[in-house]
Amino acid sequence: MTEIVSESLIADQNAMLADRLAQDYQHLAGQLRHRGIDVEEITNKARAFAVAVPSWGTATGGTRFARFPCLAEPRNVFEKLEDCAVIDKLARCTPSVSPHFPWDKVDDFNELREHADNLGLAFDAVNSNTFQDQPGQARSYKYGSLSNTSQAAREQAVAHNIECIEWGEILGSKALTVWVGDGSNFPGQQHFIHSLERYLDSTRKIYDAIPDDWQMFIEHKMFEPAFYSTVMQDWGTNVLCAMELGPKAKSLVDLGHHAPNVNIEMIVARLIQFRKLAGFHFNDSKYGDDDLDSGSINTYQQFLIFNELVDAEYRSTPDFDPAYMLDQSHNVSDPIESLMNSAAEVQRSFVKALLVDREALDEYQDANDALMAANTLKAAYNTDVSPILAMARMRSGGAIDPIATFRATDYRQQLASARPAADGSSSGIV
Ligand code: RM4
Ligand code: MN
Ligand code: MN
Repeated sequence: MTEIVSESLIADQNAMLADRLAQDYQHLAGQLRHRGIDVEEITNKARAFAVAVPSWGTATGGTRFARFPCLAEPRNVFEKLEDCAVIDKLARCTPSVSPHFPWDKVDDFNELREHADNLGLAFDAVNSNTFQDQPGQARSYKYGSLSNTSQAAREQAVAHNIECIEWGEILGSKALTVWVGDGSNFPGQQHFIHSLERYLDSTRKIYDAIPDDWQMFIEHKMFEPAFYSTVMQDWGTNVLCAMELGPKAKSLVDLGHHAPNVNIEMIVARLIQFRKLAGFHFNDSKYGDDDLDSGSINTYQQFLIFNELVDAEYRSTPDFDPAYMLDQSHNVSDPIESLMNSAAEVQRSFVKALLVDREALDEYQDANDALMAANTLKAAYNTDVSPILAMARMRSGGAIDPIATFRATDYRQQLASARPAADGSSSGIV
C-alpha cells in the first residue's frame, strides 16, 4: 500500500515548495550564523533523529465512552506496518515500530519481520499486555497481574512477558516495556508493601529472561485504570524497582503518567544522573493521561525535557541511549497525520534544544544570573526551526510538507474497499 505514496508524488509535491524552503533555510542559516551556529551541523543531527511509532496508534483511539473509527483503518499488524511505512516515507524520522502483544500477535513472527524489512521498518521495544483479559485466558487480571494475590495469575502474567521477549527476539527488538494496570480503588483494598513485593517477585522472573543485550523498561502511571492507588505509581517506585532488579532494568517516562504539575524535566535529569533513563512515551496532556498529540499543548515542557537530553549528550554521559517512542490516542484526527505531525514536533524540541548556548548557560548558572540563564533557554526555544525540519526531511527523501503530501495521495479513499470497517464501535484504550 506504500506505493500510493510514491517517490514521484513526493517529488512533485516538494517541487512546489522547494524554492521557498531554500529561501527560508538560507535566512535561518544567516540568523544562526550570527549566534555562532552552523545550520548544516544542526540539519545533519535532525536527520539522524528517530522516534518509534506505536503500532496501536495507527488505529483510531477512543475514550471509555466511544470510538469513532476513521476510513480504511488497519485491521491487523501487517496493515499497521504499511501505515507506519507511509508515516516514515513522508516524515523520515520514524524508522521503527513498537509492537504490543497480544494485539500484534501473529502465527509466524519471521513472516512479520520480513514484512517489516520489506517496508524498510525495524522493531523497537515490545510491549506486554496484562491489563486486559484475552479470550480463553485461564486467570483474570481483574485484581491485577504481576502483583495479583493469586500465584497462578502472577505466573500467567510472567509467562506472557517471557513469550513477548521470545517474539521480540525474532523481530529484532532489544527491549521489553512492562506497564501494568495493577492497583486499587479503595483505601485498604491492597496492602501497599505486599503488593509491591509480589510485583517485584514477578518482575525478577521476567528480568531473568531478559537477554544480555536487551533492556527491561518499567513504565509507571499514577492512576487509571486503578483510581486510588497503582502498584507502579511514580518515578520513585519505578527507579527503586529498576535498581532492585539490576542494570538491564530502567525507568520509562510516559509524559502523561505523572501527577499534575510535576517537573518532568527534572525527573529526566535525575534518571540520567543515575543511569536509569530507559526512554520515553511521548504524548501531550492538559488534565491527566490525555494521550494528546505531542507538541499540541505544552511545547515548552517538551523542549525543557530535550534540553536535559541534549545536555546529557553534550556532557558525553556514559551509557546514555534513551529510546524515543510515541504513545498517543488519536480520537478525532487521522492517525497517520497525527503520528507524522507528532514525530516532527518531538524532533522540533530536539532541534531547538541543540540551539541552546551551553557555555553561556553554564556561566549564567555559575554567576547565579537567573534571568539570563532563563533567557538563554528561551532564545533557543523561540527560534522557528521549521526550515531545518523541512530541509532534513527533504534531504532524506521525505516530504517538505508531510500532511499536504499525504492528503494529495487520497490514501484513505484509495484503501477504503480493501480495508472495510470492522463490526461495531467499541471503546478504545485510554
Ligand atoms: C497505557 C500505557 C502503555 C500503553 C498502553 C496502551 O496507558 O501508556 O504504555 O502500552 O496504554
Ligand atoms: Mn505509555
Ligand atoms: Mn498512557
